[in-house]
Amino acid sequence: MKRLKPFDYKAYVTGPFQSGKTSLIHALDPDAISIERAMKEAYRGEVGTTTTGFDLGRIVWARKNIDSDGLIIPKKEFEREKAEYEGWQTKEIELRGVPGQLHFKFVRDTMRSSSDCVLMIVDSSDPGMVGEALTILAETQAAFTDIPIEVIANKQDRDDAAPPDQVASWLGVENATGMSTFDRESCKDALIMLLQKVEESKGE
Ligand SMILES: Nc1nc2c(ncn2[C@@H]2O[C@H](COP(=O)(O)OP(=O)(O)OP(=O)(O)O)[C@@H](O)[C@H]2O)c(=O)[nH]1
Ligand SMILES: [Mg+2]
Repeated sequence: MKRLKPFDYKAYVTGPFQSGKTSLIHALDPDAISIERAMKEAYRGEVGTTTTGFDLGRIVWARKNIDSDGLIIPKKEFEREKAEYEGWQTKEIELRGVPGQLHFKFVRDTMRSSSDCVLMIVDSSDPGMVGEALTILAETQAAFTDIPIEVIANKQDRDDAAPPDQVASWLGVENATGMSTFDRESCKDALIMLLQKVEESKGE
């Protein structure tokens, strides 16, 4: 019988415009799909793309021992090399990214169902976006009352990035985790930390 839920955990990836949500999902899963369009005007000197639909990535969290941090492997790569992970404990994770533009709130709202955890991505080098980040954080905290929400201080590779504790104070949260989507290991570390919180909260 086909499984109704094609994943064990779903991570909802939100945050303001151009903070790095789509980049994070593609850093973790090179085969992720994204519904985007070209930007109509430059933002901070760049005309890139912006999400108008969603990002969908699939990865496997594989642990040899349940107490180890384990590995984050793109789903397609895992399927090819499955034999190597014989006997490992594996969890399939769906990464669901949403648009950061405030007027796409209806898309963010419709994409939330069955999430187990949230990565709230903030651009540490863009204090001008703090107002929008607070709006999205508030909408996220109102929608999810009982799952872990982790604030990620992204773009730590930039010289003008504020340190994670400063990003946390911008948002009035206890702590934020530093990351750069240009550094895949930092993306994996952030996700593993969140998944461990999911298991703690579920008592698994
Ligand atoms: N320096 C630096 N740039 C980054 C990083 N992550 C993303 N970017 C850049 O930031 C811009 C926006 O990245 P996206 O991943 O499209 O951001 P997003 O949050 O999906 O944006 P929206 O879909 O518009 O909400 C792109 O030019 C990326 O290359 C990072 O860690 N460091
Ligand atoms: Mg995007």
